[in-house]
Amino acid sequence: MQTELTRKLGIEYPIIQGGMAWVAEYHLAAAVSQAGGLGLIGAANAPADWVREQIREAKKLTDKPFGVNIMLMSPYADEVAKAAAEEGVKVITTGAGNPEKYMDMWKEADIRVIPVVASVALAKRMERCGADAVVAEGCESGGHIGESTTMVLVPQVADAVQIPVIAAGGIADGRGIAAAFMLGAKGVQMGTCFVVTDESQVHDNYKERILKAKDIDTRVTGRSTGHPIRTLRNEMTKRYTELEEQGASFEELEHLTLGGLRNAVVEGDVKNGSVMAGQIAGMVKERMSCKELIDKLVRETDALMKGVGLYE
Ligand code: TUI
Repeated sequence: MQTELTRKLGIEYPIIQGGMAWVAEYHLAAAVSQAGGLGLIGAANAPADWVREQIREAKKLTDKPFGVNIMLMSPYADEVAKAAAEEGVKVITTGAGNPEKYMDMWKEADIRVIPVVASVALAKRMERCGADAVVAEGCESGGHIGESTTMVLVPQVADAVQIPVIAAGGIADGRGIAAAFMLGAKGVQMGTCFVVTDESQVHDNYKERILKAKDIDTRVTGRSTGHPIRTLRNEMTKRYTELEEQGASFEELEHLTLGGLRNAVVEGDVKNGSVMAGQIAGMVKERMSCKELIDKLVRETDALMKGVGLYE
């Protein structure tokens, strides 16, 4: 399953685990890298010291490459950008913004930089300023999302740039991975299916909520505030939608979601918390280890790709 991306990153399989806030910590990231994919530590809104500690702990568990995802809306983005470079991570991915101002620093530190984009325009801009690849993330994804679906975004980004494109959003099995290759991707990033793995440290209530989710169970809150976030439906999304329809203020709406992800992931409050997950949650039905999941994904993808030719 070698592609331009596996060679660039020095990994076995072109499968990246999403840098999910509160979920993507070092146990999960190390397990994914150990299994031949690329694990990511999600810096989210955490300060640099937390990220440094996470990187050091991950290094104790694996010699294989892993990365850090930097959420650019974080108040700590500047210090985390510097800390990740100093700690010698191999790969940095970014989300929810434009990482241009950090690019020179990261390239000097010989880091592979992979911005997550939700548009052709940002993908082209990232290629011009030296990105090694881009993740084209469709709005089937959990968490903070853009406008386009994976099906329409990936081929348009693949046509617009020369660097490898990694597809994200709505992928959780070999069929999704093979489809991503057909759209022009050289790799995939997946989140939801890694949340329920054995090595994922999230509260069991969160895992159970994903495992029980049906196809139409996600909702998007925050379209009116400019911060669209996809989560599984619950009391929080119900109240949010009601308030949004009543024309509630930005502050009122943000108050409802504030700290909601932490409450769901750490405390297991899946009723009033923010249970971020992608639309593919309805297909995630089984618990297994990261290695079992990645081996299964590779087996399924290989079987399909044999019918159409090579990965290249
Ligand atoms: O970033 C994500 N997903 C996320 S981040 C997150 S944590 C959070 N916390 C508080 C508020 C908001 C989020 C949960 N999920 N995915 C990558 C992604 N990036 N999706 C969309 C984008 C994106 C959108 C617009 C990237 C760039 C962009 O425009 C930047 C520009 O300047 O053009």
